[in-house]
Amino acid sequence: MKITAETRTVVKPNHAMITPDGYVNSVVPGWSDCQINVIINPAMGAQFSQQLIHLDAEGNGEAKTEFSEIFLYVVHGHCEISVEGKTHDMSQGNFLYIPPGNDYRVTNNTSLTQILTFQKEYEPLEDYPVPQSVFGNRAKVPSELYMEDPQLHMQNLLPDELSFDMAVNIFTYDPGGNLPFVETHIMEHGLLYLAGQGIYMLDDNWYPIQKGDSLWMAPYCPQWFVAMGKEPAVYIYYKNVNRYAIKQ
Ligand code: UGY
Ligand code: MN
Repeated sequence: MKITAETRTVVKPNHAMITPDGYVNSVVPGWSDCQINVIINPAMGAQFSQQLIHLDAEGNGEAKTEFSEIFLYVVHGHCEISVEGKTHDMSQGNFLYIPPGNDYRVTNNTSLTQILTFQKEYEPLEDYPVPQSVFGNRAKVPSELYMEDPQLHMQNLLPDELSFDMAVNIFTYDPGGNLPFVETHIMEHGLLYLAGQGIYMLDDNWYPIQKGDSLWMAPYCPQWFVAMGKEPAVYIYYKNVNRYAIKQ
């Protein structure tokens, strides 16, 4: 019998690991026939939000970005997302970035669909236009070596342009691959494991981590990772970029 008083979830002031065993549904107005797990949120001290939306066969939702931008990624299943008068057919690996000031609608058409979202308030940059929406597929995004390490493969899902203030990347590590140094930076991360397993070091803690787990790393949280096992470790992650931290 599994003891019910145990979890791998950890929540600390500058990082968190959220594992699926602790999920509790949030009811969000506008969404029906779905379970919404708010994994990372300003309530935790973060400056963005990460959610997992599990849509049942009839699941659907309607929302507005208002002053925020949202990035949606289909982890598995198939759904449709309508925005700006267009309907996008979204299967596993498809993603959609929706800029501020838009209404959007998500409609499921399979038995179970899981969507990952990253959302933050958009920070405009003088002389740069607000980004357009971006629709794409992970399989079509070029992969580049990270820091010239042949075991580390990086895909940047959003354009590398100053008008964007968020990046979403997929990082694939061959078994044994590891971050070349302990990173400590002002940018924040939210992350979902898509495949494989490894050990994440956050601050001076070492966490075994696997497919389905999520991490939050606050600004300046020291971070390092090594992939273990027989298959590549893959995670998708959010990072705030291209803005100077001090507001006048
Ligand atoms: O982009 C990054 O900062 C990335 N290398 N960090 C990470 O994977 N923890
Ligand atoms: Mn980093």
